[in-house]
Amino acid sequence: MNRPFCELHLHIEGTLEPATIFQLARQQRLTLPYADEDDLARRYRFTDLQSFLDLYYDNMRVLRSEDDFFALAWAYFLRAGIAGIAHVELFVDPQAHSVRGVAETTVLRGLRRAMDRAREELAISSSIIACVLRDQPVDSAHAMLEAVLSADVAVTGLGLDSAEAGHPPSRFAAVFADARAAGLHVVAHAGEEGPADYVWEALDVLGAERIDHGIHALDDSALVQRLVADRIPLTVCPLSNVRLRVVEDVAELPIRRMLDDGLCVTINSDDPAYFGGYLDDNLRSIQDAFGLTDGDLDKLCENSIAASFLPDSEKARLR
Ligand code: ES4
Ligand code: ZN
Repeated sequence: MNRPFCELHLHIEGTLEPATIFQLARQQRLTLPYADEDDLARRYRFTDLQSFLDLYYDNMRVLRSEDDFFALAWAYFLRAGIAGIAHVELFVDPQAHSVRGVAETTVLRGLRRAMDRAREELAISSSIIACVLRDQPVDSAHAMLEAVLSADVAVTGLGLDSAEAGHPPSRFAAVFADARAAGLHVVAHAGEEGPADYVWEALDVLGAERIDHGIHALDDSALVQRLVADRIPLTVCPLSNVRLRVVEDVAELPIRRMLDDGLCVTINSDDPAYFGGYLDDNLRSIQDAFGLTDGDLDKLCENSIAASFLPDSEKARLR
């Protein structure tokens, strides 16, 4: 990838590779419910979003100390360097750790150390977007936001993730209003497994500045017009959509239509350890399927820069 891509939809816990899970378990003398790495890797076959989330949350048991979060993020940055990524806005799920007794500050400090090192040694810039687990109570989301805002590590934004069906964005209107009042950027997963209506809610109720996935937005032409008019980017994750059975094959994704309709579509890796590839692999997967030209790749790279929350001076440096 000889273009300065920005990765805008990357769950840092979704970069936890089987080898790292076993390494961290050995260090902590934890016994895992899997015989070995291959046994674990064989379970990376999913029927839908929930079947993935069950394993994703379960594997987090190996993430306990600040050093564990450093190790997780540093391994990701080394791989991101190979992919040629210039900037990452990484998602983290603080509630998935606080529920196990791991404080928000422990998580954020470990990530921050890896981010500082990535900037110095790999020239990769990054920021953190803390995500609300939409299948958990609203009170828990409020508590997470408060803890994150009072931590000594800054975050750039608030996101919304986890099981989408039956969990509309509007439940979290007050939490996202607080986040905006505190100066955070706002993004939300919507239209991954859920309907176009959830994308409307993410925009109109939460004030989302980007939509994560948004595949089902294309079912609603008025919504597409709105996304184009307001220049709301979509962070599409091709290999994720295949592995979670949103589509059978990447060729079914409406990426060509998104480009032709003037949507600000970006390509991202979501949970690369679970879905079979990092950002470079995701780009390769659609390059053949859609016959992407150099011009298309330039456009996807430019979209990723434009859609980032970098200050204009940093965007200009990447262009
Ligand atoms: C996620 Cl693919 C996806 N969708 C929703 N929530 C998530 N958390 C981690 N990966
Ligand atoms: Zn995601």
